[in-house]
Amino acid sequence: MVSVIDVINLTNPVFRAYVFWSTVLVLKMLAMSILTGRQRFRTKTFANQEDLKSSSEKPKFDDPDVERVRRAHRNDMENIPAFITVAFFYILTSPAEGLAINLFRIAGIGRIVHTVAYAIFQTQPARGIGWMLCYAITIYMGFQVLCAFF
Ligand code: GSH
Repeated sequence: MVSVIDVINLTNPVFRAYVFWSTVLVLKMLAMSILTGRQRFRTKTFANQEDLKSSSEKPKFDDPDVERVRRAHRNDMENIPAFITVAFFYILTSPAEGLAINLFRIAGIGRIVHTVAYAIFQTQPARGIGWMLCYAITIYMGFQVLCAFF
């Protein structure tokens, strides 16, 4: 029987790939805050009175560029924590090494494509494809985890 120590270990290539892609995605998600801040300063769109220079200025909530980056960030929050959680459980099912590593890789690249297509190039179907890759992989891994119980 394989022990948890053997699985959750950076010498295990599957766990290594998981840690790598999860960290890339967490850093990518954190970068969305910087991107939002950049758009706020560029467009002078601030959500709180105390962020404004004078009391005559008013908070704004409808700048299209700020809202676009915020939607991309929200979409990350809907998908990346789910991927990280389910992928961890998936590793515990002892998946085939090559398959698991490629799933993590494709999901990670998918989320990067989603961000670039949504927040920078504003293109479809690249955004939808990027989203679908990580979403479908997370669902697949979720079913694999549930199947391990039967
Ligand atoms: N909460 C999402 C939505 O409102 O659209 C659920 C569906 C989804 O995540 N769709 C992807 C997307 O980029 C691919 S089209 N949605 C845009 C968004 O979340 O702002």
